[in-house]
Amino acid sequence: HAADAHRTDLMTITRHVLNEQRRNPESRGDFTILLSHIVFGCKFVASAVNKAGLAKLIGLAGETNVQANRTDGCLTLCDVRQGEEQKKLDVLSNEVFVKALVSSGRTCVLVSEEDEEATFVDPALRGKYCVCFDPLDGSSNIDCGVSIGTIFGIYMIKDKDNVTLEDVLQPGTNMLAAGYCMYGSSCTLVLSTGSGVNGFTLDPSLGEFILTHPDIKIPKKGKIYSVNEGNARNWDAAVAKFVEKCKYPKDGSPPKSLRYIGSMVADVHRTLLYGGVFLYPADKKSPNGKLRVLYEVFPMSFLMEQAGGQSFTGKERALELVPTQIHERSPVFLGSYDDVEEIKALYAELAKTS
Ligand code: P6P
Repeated sequence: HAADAHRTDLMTITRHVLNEQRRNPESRGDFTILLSHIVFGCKFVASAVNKAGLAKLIGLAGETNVQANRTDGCLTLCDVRQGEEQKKLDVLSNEVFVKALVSSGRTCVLVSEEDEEATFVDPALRGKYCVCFDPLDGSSNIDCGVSIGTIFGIYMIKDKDNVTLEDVLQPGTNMLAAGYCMYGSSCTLVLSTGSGVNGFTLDPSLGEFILTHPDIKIPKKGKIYSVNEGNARNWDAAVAKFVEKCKYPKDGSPPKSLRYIGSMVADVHRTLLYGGVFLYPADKKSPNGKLRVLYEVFPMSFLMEQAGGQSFTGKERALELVPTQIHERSPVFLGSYDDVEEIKALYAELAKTS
């Protein structure tokens, strides 16, 4: 009964991580517990993101959070009363993730795109992990229905009882795990705990993330480049040359396609599955580019390397960067191994002539 087997032998994200954790004998399940709290946060945000569209669409209570005040929990227009002021989805998502991570009892410090300062967990509730995350990256795209996402990276902290900001400012090579959850036509969570990359899709009827993309490997070379061409006049010579080569190849090969969604999780997810290269270069306007090291560049670079690709800053391997402050930015070129090699060669040439 092969058909039944796939129904009864569902590989959920929790089972998958437990299997992976079984490989390191000293694991006591802390990571699995931490991950289950991150997964909860993703399920909450997936539900809130979907509702947000609906609330705007039918103009429920002037786009505020709506509460059914009937005992049977069903919501009717006459029941709808002015809820509390609609929290912006990214603020709401941040609160959910911070509360979930703190209550997991497995974290001692958190860095969020939404919070100016790092959050040091109450000593009584501390665990050994640090999580850096962007709770809702690309949230400016919600109103037009473009996919957005949560991005996270996980580190171990040596001494949780004396954790300081210096413990957070580690190179990406120390990351234990990283992932993103994309809220789009389906809700897909892509995760690596250091032994390859796996994709899970939320089955809303079960409320479980099911393994749908085992052992993702990015194609060695791609036919797509992904960059905001609107910044072209500010690019350096290496980026300008690379993009020129994509559009007017000298070796007679067909031009590459440009795909740019403007939501990092969506652009990176397409790059991971289809191949190609995603670029957010430095430019005269922003000398360090736009994307943040701890919770955008590092997690996505970790995933790309785990999938057989690579990630470069224009100067070095992205994961070898050592950040000096928690919201630091860096240029990033990530994706198919051979495509990033081409960019590295162009920067090496530029370094020789400058
Ligand atoms: P630009 C979204 O605002 C974001 O932080 C990333 O998700 C996305 O890749 C980038 O900015 C888009 O930036 O300057 O091209 O609009």
